[in-house]
Amino acid sequence: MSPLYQVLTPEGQLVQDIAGLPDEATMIKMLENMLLVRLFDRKSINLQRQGRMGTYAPFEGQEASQVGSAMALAPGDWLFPTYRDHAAAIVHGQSMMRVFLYWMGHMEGSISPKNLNIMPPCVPIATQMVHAVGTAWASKLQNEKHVSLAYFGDGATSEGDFHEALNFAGVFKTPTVFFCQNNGFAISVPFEQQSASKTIAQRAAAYDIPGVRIDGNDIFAVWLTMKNAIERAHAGEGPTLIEAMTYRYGAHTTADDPKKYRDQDRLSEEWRQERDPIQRLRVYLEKQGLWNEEKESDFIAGAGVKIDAALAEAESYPKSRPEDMFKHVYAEPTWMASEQEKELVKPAKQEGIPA
Ligand SMILES: Cc1ncc(C[n+]2csc(CCOP(=O)(O)OP(=O)(O)O)c2C)c(N)n1
Repeated sequence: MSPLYQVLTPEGQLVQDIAGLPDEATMIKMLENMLLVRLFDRKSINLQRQGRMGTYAPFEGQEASQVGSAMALAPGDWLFPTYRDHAAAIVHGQSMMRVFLYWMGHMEGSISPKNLNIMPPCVPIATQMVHAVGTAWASKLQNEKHVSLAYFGDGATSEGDFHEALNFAGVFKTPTVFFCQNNGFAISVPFEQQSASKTIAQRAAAYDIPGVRIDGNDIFAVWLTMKNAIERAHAGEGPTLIEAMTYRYGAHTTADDPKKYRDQDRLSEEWRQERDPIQRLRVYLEKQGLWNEEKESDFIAGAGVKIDAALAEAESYPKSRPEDMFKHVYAEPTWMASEQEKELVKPAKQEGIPA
């Protein structure tokens, strides 16, 4: 099995003196970003439970993977998130207001800020990987020096698109970073039940590209590995596959119950107590004299205000209209889509459904 690359232990200690660590300001920003997105995540779950949001895919536990990887990017780089990667999107410049809108069912939630290449969250598994290869190839052909970062889960690696994307990227040496958050489950299916290969990283060998297996809860390991991958891409050496070992503490989405398919209380508590990404960086920074309880409570208070302001703006939007889902799919709608739209907007009474 490929060794696990780790820089910061769960106890908040450096494994060894290591060159190229982020500077102090970046380390502090890493912690602040992780704290902010964790608050955002918890708030979103509460909103869904209160009926103020349709559904929601939580990422608590995976903050180091998402924040560390997005922080390694330059502003012009392309980001291809899944439905679980809003922490990465926020760090790369997406507004929290738009992320709220997305989960409230507004199509405006998918709009990227001007001048940033943040794609809409991708729900069909693995399809964004081939898109990321395409944009990377275009960047290369146009000499733009932008990388494309594709996020995906362990489940996505059982899809054909995963293999097609890696193959094409390997052949054409596209500047793509394939970032897998291996959280151990594709909804309820454990990784061991969908993969004969012990790791995802080892599959890179088949495409003759580097595959690295890292501690995805160690933000320094994530950031340093990303920086290397980006450097390689810029040097024309092509793609890298990163397998970040992590865990989602909560449900797949607010629509499922993880107690039905895993020993939720024990496993989640173990990861939270023993390997939490925020706690280890907090301990490290405290030891360096760069962080303390007062700084944290000030930061959390400020972050709460920002999240509430984003929420107030999102909730002041006019209610989303279900028929909007038919927009922006086809230039000319197919007859089937038109029929479906007509059915959808028919008054409920005509269907014999009590109003
Ligand atoms: C092509 C496709 N097949 C099936 C689904 C249903 N589905 C939604 S999430 C999911 C599991 C994905 O797991 P993984 O890639 O590990 O990502 P995670 O949810 O753990 O972040 C599946 C099968 C889908 N969205 N798209």
